[in-house]
This record gives sequence, structure tokens and C-alpha cells, in this order.
Amino acid sequence: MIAIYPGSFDPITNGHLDIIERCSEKFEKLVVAVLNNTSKNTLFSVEERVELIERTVKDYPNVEVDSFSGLLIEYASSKDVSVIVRGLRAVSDFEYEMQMALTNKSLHSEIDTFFLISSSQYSFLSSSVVKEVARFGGDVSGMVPEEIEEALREKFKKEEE
Ligand code: COD
Repeated sequence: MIAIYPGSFDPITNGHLDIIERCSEKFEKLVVAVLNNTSKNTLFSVEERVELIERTVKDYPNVEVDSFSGLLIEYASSKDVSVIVRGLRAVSDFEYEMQMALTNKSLHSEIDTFFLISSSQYSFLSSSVVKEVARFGGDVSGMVPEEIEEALREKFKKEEE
């Protein structure tokens, strides 16, 4: 069974990685799909986000990284995906996630959304929190892999120049 884990991943965090690791053990193949949304102001370009994820998932042979634009469900069906995976941190995630899952189901009834509850140590973690801490020089070492820590440092150094 092929699953897709879609997101903005701006940037990927240890919370995302935890979901990827757990899914790579459960599914035959996992496609991590980065939304290429030109109208959204992201810190990292889509190419940068894909490259950073590729570097952090290199030890999982059944994980593929790609980008998509337009509707997720169209992209998912083009990849023969039967499951969309989403992570749930707190009740606050639920409303948006339910709306998205039901919309996707109404557009393509054969593809279901599976939810994984975040591991407790990552339940507070989001890309926005990581960016905020890194922007002001805080320590993000427990929140993101080393490659991402380095990329954040470079990005904010450039912004200062
Ligand atoms: N622990 C566990 N899970 C986590 C953590 C954590 N610490 N942090 C984030 N996650 C989960 C999120 O809950 C989410 O499931 C996933 O990881 C990705 O998170 P983000 O924030 O990187 O990505 P989102 O939520 O911005 O991604 C939204 C999409 C890109 C999937 C969505 O906007 C989309 O599909 N857009 C395309 C247009 C479309 O098809 N829309 C759908 C119709 S409603």
C-alpha cells in the first residue's frame, strides 16, 4: 500500500520525521509531498524544502520525496496512493484536518486519510515555532535534525546581511 504524507514542511521538524519514520515501517512506500504554493510566503523555496527532506530521510529506502502543485487529491491519485497520512498534535489541529479529510474524500472516495497522533515529546512542535526560535538565535537542536539547524542558521544569517 502506498501512502502520501503531504505538507508545507517549511522546514521539516523532528515531529514530521517521527511521523515519517513510523509510516515507513507500516507502508510499502511513503511519498513525502511538499506543496509548491507560490502564493504562500515560505522561508525555504520548494526546491530547498525537497532537498532538505531528502537529506534527512536518506536512511529510509521506501521513502520518496516530491513536490506538487494544485489539488493534493489529484496528485495523490496520479501516484496510485491509497492513503493520505496526517499528524495530529492537539485538539486545535482537529477541525482543519477533519475539513480537509472530508473534502478530499468527497473529491476522491477511494483515498482515505489516516491520522497519527504525534509522539508526546513533539506535540508542541511546529515549523512556525522552530522558525521563530531560530530567527532570534534560540537553540533548536532538539526540534530539528542537524542539517535543518544549519540551513536555518544560514538562512537567517543571509537575511541579516
Ligand atoms: N507532530 C506530529 N505531526 C506534526 C507535527 C508534530 N510535531 N508538526 C506537524 N505535523 C503534521 C501536521 O499536522 C500535518 O499533518 C503534517 O505534519 C504537515 O504539516 P505542515 O504544517 O508542514 O503542512 P500543512 O498542514 O501546511 O499542509 C497542508 C497541505 C499542503 C497538505 C494542504 O494545504 C494541501 O493539500 N494543499 C493543496 C490544495 C488542496 O488539495 N487542498 C485540499 C482541499 S481542503
